Amino acid sequence: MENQMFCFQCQETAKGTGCTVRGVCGKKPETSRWMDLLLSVTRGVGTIYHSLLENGMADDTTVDDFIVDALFATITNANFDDSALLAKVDKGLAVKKQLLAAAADRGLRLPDYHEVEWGGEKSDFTAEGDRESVLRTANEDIRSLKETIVLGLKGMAAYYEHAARLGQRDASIAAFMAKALTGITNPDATGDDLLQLLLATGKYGVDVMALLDKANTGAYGKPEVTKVNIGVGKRPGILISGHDLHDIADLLEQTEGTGIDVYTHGEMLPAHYYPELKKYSHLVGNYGNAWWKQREEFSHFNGPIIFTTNCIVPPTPNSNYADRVFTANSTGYPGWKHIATRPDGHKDFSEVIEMARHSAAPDEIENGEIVGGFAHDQVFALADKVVEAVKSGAIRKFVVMSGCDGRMKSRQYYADFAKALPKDVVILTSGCAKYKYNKLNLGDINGIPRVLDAGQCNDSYSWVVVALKLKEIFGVDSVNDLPIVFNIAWYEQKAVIVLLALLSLGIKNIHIGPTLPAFVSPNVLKTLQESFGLGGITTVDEDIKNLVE
Ligand code: FSO
Ligand code: SF4
Repeated sequence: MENQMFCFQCQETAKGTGCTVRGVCGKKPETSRWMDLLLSVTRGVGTIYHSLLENGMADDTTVDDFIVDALFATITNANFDDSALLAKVDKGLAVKKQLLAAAADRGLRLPDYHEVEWGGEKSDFTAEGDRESVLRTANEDIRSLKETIVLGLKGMAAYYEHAARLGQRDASIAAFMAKALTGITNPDATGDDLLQLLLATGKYGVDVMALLDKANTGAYGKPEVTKVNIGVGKRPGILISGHDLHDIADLLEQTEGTGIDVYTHGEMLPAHYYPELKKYSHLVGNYGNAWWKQREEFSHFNGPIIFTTNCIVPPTPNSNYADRVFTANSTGYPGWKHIATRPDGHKDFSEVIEMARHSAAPDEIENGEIVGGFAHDQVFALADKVVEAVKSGAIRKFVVMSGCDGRMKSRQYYADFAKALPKDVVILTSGCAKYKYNKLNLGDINGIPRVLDAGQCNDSYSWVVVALKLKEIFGVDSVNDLPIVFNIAWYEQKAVIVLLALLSLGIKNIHIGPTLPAFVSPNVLKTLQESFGLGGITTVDEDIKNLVE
């Protein structure tokens, strides 16, 4: 049967090869086509913009913002709303027109790539979306490299958007995105060119994570070790999900003194660790677990829910919460109300607050506490203790288990792996992967908890900083000589940029799972294995033997 769509960007892709009929995530073929169209327009914009930047044009934040938003909106589980995607296509075509005019003014000769030359006629949208799918690149290895780069760029865009919203921009990162988009638009790009570009993507991945770290800590203070309540109170609540700290800051300010509690969900949990956010007494706890359990958990929350970023799971037709969900930023879902960002960068949550006033308090689904907030500064504060514990042999190894959680049964591996680790091994985590083991009570080693949670997936950067610091303290030549191993769980494209960032830092022998990405072709995988020792997972016993013992 002919493909209705083609998407292989996430770990849950159908049959481990690609969604061709409908996304496992719920993405429909029509939506997939508009995403392909939007990405094609973005490649055109990126290519023209890159030429202009190379020829003296100054960075233009309107263009940067379009590129970032378009890439972010096509991330897994971010936007299911066709009309919102088509509005972004229109925006992109308007930006392209402006850039073409600027290029003409300068007498610039632009590359004759299809995406640059396509006229943008509405009547051609369907055909263009179909032509410009992932499968437009016939050669499997070139396709693999191009797609790995664009998926890394999507993750980079997500982190860039959060940083920019907190006032931190970096024109060199935005310029790199345009350069990389040009590289993948070029129909004649060679495997070598693309491999170089892939590694450069990782380098800018480090930069964007550093930028976001600076933005988050600059705005809300350095994360502190914090106990977070996972039970509920008696007052009505608002549940806020995703990664955007700027949005939760607005919400906390606007709900203060209203008698409404704010709960975090999923990747918003680390908000509790930041001094400028945790200072609000009505930020009462974290409700539920990782993104994929939301259908069940949201049905018990009773109050309104806000998505500031992915991961959205489409509700079932008889869900009891679909009329109380709101989206923001690059996210969207048909029929859900989208809260616009005001020109001053803030959001008005009054409609959400009004809805909460008439809601019942959440039903309790768990109780107790979890602890987190071990970002780099907190670990440095423990540095003497950590170094002593490593030197005395009390800590044998650190396993970085950052990344994502997901619904596949095979991810039970990560809970089992965490449980089976010898008691002298410490888990360093970040991202929603932690929900597989952060409620297991794995104990501590001389006062150092065995699960150190740095925060959101971008806070994997903290582990890089910690590794570099330990390298200095122990006086070894390479991070690879430290007692740190990497067993990363991936799901969507933010994990791709984290992985590329780790590779660009020369970190070897990273294991990723539960399955290897469908977008990495056998030849590209072989290259990554040979150069970096990148590999998959096997069984818990075997991996513990190989990684830890
Ligand atoms: Fe998880 Fe979703 Fe943070 Fe991802 S909530 S899966 S890697 O969006 O970004 O860790
Ligand atoms: Fe399939 Fe994942 Fe793409 Fe959704 S995002 S269509 S599940 S590959």
